[in-house]
Amino acid sequence: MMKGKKGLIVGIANNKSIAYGIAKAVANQGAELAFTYLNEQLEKRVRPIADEFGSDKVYKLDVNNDDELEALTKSIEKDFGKIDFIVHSVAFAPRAALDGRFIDTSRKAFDIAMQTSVYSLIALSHACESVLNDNGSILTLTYIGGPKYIPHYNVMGVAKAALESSVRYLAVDLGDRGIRVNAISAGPIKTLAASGIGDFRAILKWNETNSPLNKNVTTEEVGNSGMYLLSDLSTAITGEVHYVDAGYNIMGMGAIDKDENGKTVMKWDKIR
Ligand code: 0WD
Repeated sequence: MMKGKKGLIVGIANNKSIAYGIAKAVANQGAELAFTYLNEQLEKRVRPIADEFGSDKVYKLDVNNDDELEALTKSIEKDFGKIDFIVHSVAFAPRAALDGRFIDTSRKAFDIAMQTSVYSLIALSHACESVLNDNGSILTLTYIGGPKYIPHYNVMGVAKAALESSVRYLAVDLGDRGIRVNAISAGPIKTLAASGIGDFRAILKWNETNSPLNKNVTTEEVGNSGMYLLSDLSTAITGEVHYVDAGYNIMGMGAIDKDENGKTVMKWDKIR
């Protein structure tokens, strides 16, 4: 599906990262990849991952640094000429803003969260516009904490709402070149970024208990859906937020089970 396609993966911290799952899925389908790392500490993790996928194209990128974004474009131009897809799998908010009352969010924490988690998609798309082929695809990662209240998610929820809106505006800007911009709203997965969210184990348990598929999602599952959105299988899909969450988002009321006759019953033990 991805033979002959080249792409950039931004946001791998380690092999538990969602971006790693996406890289694996597209590489399995024949894509050629370039990777970025945030700092020297993460470079040690990202280089072996690039090796694993047969790539020596590894660039330093802090998405908040305009000089590094400019250098990234030049590196892509030199190494590939043009690319076909970009994965943006980056988010950050100061830990203090992911706890306590949302009303106490500081101006500084708000700015940091919005710059790193939202503006970065706009900046990356803008920087790479000239090196992206027509009919290319841009994919970002979001969470249900954007459109709905999720405990502790606080300013990151506001950032994800803005990210999802940015996906729609970018989709229109780039649509005349056939370039698509979509988001996957993933169910909770235990990654480095997720370790900053309070009660994360409870959130995982809640999703498992309340989703139609009665499970949590894996980076492989998000990766496979990501592959679809980056490939020519989805050439008529843009501006979408596609849920990969075992169906959690469709539930108006969860904690349901089936009895021996297949009849829907409440999981009373879980909710009493
Ligand atoms: O449950 C989850 N894990 C979910 C994550 C559910 C739904 C969505 N997501 C989203 C996240 O909000 C994020 O947008 O998926 C995306 C990827 O997150 P992840 O895979 O869960 O987390 P992780 O493996 O930590 O990768 C995110 C990486 C950073 O890792 P750390 O942990 O060092 O912050 O984003 C990168 C960094 O590698 N990153 C940056 N890259 C460039 N410039 C920057 C930056 N300024 N800041 C963070």
